[in-house]
Amino acid sequence: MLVAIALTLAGCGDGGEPVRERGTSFTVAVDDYLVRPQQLRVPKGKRLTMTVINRGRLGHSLRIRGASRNILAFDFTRPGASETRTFKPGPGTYTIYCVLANHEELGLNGSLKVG
Ligand SMILES: [Cu+2]
Repeated sequence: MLVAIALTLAGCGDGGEPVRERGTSFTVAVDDYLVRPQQLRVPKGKRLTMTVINRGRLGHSLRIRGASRNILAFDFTRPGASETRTFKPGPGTYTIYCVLANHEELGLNGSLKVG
């Protein structure tokens, strides 16, 4: 029981190692309530193709937020569904999060570093 709790805590907020994507197409998986990879780095100066796949039991609605505004919005993605968008972000660090209810504070958030 204690082991199970420790493992659960370790898994919470710890998205593992940052992932560096060298290609221009990448996929993030969302679940209730997390996003994997949680820290993702992608090339700058390119048009990127991002796919979101929902592995949770709830719908999620992903956004990518810069310093002052969202630069990309995915529609409501149903459980088991996926959605793809292309975008060309400037260099910088962005937040990936779910806009629904309090999903972001429950853990459905990550970082996207461009460059
Ligand atoms: Cu959500």
